[in-house]
Amino acid sequence: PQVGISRVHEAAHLHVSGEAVYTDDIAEAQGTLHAALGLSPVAHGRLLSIDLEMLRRQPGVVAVLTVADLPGENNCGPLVHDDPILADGELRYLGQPVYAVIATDRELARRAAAMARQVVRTEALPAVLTAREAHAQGLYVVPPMHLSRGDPAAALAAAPHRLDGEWAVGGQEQFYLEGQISYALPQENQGVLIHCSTQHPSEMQQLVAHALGWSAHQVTVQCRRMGGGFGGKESQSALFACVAAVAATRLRKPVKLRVDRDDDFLITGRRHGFDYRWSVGFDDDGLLLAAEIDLISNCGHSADLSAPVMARALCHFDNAYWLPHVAMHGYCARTNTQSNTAFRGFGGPQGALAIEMILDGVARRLGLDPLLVRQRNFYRPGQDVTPYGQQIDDHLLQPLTDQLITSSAYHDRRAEIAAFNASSPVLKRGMALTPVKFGISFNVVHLNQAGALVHVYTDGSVLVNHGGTEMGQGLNTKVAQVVAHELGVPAHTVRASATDTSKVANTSATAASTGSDLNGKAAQDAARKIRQRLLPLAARLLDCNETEVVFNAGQVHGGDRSMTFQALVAQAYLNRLQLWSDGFYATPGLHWDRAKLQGHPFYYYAYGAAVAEVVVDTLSGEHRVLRADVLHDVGQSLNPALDIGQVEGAFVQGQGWLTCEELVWHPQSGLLLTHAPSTYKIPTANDMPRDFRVALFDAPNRADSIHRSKAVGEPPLLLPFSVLLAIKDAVAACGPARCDPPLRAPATPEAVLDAVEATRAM
Ligand code: MTE
Ligand code: LUZ
Ligand code: MOS
Repeated sequence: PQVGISRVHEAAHLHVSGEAVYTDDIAEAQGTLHAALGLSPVAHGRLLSIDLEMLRRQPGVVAVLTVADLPGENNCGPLVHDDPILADGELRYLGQPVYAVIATDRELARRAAAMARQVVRTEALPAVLTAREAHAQGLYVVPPMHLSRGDPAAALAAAPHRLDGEWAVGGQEQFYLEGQISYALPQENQGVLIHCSTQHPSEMQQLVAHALGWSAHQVTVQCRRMGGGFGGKESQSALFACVAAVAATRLRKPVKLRVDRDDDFLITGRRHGFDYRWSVGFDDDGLLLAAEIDLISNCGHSADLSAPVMARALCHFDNAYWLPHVAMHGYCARTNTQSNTAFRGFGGPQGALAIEMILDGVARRLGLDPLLVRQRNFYRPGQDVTPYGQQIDDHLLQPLTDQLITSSAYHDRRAEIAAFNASSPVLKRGMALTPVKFGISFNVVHLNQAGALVHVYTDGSVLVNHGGTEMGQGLNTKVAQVVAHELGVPAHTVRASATDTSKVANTSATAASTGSDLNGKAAQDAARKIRQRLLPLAARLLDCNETEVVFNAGQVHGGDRSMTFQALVAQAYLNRLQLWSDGFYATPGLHWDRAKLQGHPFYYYAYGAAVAEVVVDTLSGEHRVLRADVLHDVGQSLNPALDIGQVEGAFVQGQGWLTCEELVWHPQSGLLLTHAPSTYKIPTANDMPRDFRVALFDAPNRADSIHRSKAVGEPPLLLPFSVLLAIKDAVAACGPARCDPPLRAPATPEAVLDAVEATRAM
């Protein structure tokens, strides 16, 4: 078999040797010009004028473009058309692109672009910089969303115990190592080719066409690979693609726009920070009886993907737990900051984190082990319909959690930690186990489709093109494995080509973790059609029945004879058989009422759980993750090595979100102060759990997914909730029994010290 085995990422040798071609590595065509963006110096204001003459006089400057130079629509927003490519009259956030300088080289373009404070005249308007303030003023990018079941008010009033809380979690920068970039080359007869680092080539094609006032067939978008996307290149690669394309077609010269890291921070959005306000009712055992919650997301200045992000947050507040009576209210707050967007988990982490904080608080109130309270609240047969109406038909979390409790020696280590803390006044240890249930499918039904194109050449080599994009996750490797498996050929004879809108049309973003589910199935469909076409010929040549023909390891067997795949293909060509095929897939059984937030939005769920143990220095507020044990469900893995890599990477990325990555905007000017790695701290090798044990749960997907595998990209980002709650557990050891430390997220040393101080005073 070619699936279910640990094949090395097909470009790994290129990644490590520096030979892998990213957009900026593509050999530049003669006459290539370089663009840079002039950014709004104010968070909110009226744009009075731009001194274009001054900019045009700068060395190397060839042209300066403003909104007046856009031939078509001034929008790069994906759903709601409310996202200007270049500012038009109103300045909405500090960092918003106002003009584009096109120059003979990149440094000169950047130098001129950086003169924004001198050349842009503005009239300042009052800015709204926090989601709470926007919510108080009723400023939203889309209307509020409500999802409820039962009678939470009555259940809350009747509950033996009640807990009210307010909490917040910060946003997170994607910090893809390759920044945003687009390289546009004008083509003959009013066409343009754009090399773009994007998760969504088809949407780039569409938005560029609209910006140019052209048709889609005039625009081709290509992406060989990204140096990471993490959601940040699902919609927000569009602004750069549009500027490069408009400049290139206007000047009839190739134009490259590669954004500097600081500008990338200032221009683009990231994971939404959330504010929460909740009331829950529960009994003496910690069983949740009622929950009411407001979720307020900081969306920034435009809608972008904030509506589906909030919908996913609402659909993940339940996480693993049965909530008989629940009311959720989602508010998408409009602020004068960068427009927030997709980031691994897409609102799911922000939804599920709230219930995990709540359950931790409930357990501490009652003096129970939080793990026990979690297990008591798990969905179980008979109590297994989500608030949005989807029935859960597998109950993997109980056995998965039991297995992890045993393999991590949870109970023994709890006792050891208690003993350690009793004799250690400064260093405190803590531990937590948290589960994950994550819904797989785009929560917009029509996006769950994919296409592929498989070419078999007469020498037996195979080229596969599909609608997905490669961002390091190993999608091309998995799809090539699927095709190799279907055709019974060695994996190295299958090559994946760059993603290209002229090969597979109308694709969805590679997002929602669905890349291999969707494109794997589409490629399988294409390969299967080719195999079907080859069958009658193979049977004839091997002198056997079609049902006896087997494709395996580059050989075609039938009866007691066999021939090579290559020989069969050569014969097929001479017999004028079509040796290439398209393939298509649409996920079955999905329906979703977007207004009522009810239906069956997910094809299946992916599960996982993690136990983290930390040690906290209560004098410095620093912590270390001593050990993390992860058991994660990827169904029947297509490629265990890639999947374990995804789980490890997501774990550490989520750890960064919750412990060290902190975004700070200046409270008056609205400048994002943390706009470089000097001030914005992503986790490094040093922050990895000292002892990191990742295992895959052994159970095939019950749904008919590609070879019964499950999506892996996003769900494990929720596993390091265990790290945050382990830190909280350690801080609780500083206070009296049943104390509930007020720990902020991210749990930076400052946040931990504040929590320690407050807990000591309890
Ligand atoms: N892994 C790497 N190395 N780089 C990335 O940018 N993006 C994540 C995840 N894993 C990402 C990654 C996100 S946000 C998603 S949605 C999925 O990969 C997308 O790819 P898939 O659907 O093929 O898993
Ligand atoms: N829904 C979703 C979406 O669940 N994940 C996504 O990445 C997405 N992107 C666009 C629209 N809906
Ligand atoms: Mo991932 S946030 O769905 O690109």
